[in-house]
Amino acid sequence: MKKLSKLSIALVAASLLTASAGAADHGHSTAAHVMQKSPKGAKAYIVNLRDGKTYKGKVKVIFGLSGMGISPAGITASGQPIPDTGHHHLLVDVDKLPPLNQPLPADKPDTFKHFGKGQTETTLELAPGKHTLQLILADYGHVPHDPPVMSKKITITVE
Ligand SMILES: [Cu+2]
Repeated sequence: MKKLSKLSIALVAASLLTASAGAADHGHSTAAHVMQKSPKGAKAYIVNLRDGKTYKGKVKVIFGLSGMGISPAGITASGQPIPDTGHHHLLVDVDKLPPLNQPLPADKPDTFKHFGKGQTETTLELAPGKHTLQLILADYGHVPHDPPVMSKKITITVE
């Protein structure tokens, strides 16, 4: 816990330091966005749900990440991406992945859920029936890493 709060303080400090520089390159045209390399073996995974299982009512989803760290969206260090970090995205009922060298869609909140504050879990209220879930990590500008760090897509049934 001590470690975590230190990290939060560092993140806040970093965001304050780069508030002006960050504002300039946040939400800009993405043409020049360079995909961040992901470290070898980095993995995103859904911790608590199993492919093919049935869950009742609201579904809590816990996001797992190994080999990388969480950093909120928009945060850079003096304008530079913080290496090996990103924030989670949960794709709900997304059949086909969008181009992964661009920011993940921000205008489809029911299917492309951004966790830009660095959250590591959420609770979904899904209609009864089958649903697919997949996690994908993306960098400060919502662009996935190279190679992409994403979980296996699972199908669950909600009743
Ligand atoms: Cu995002």
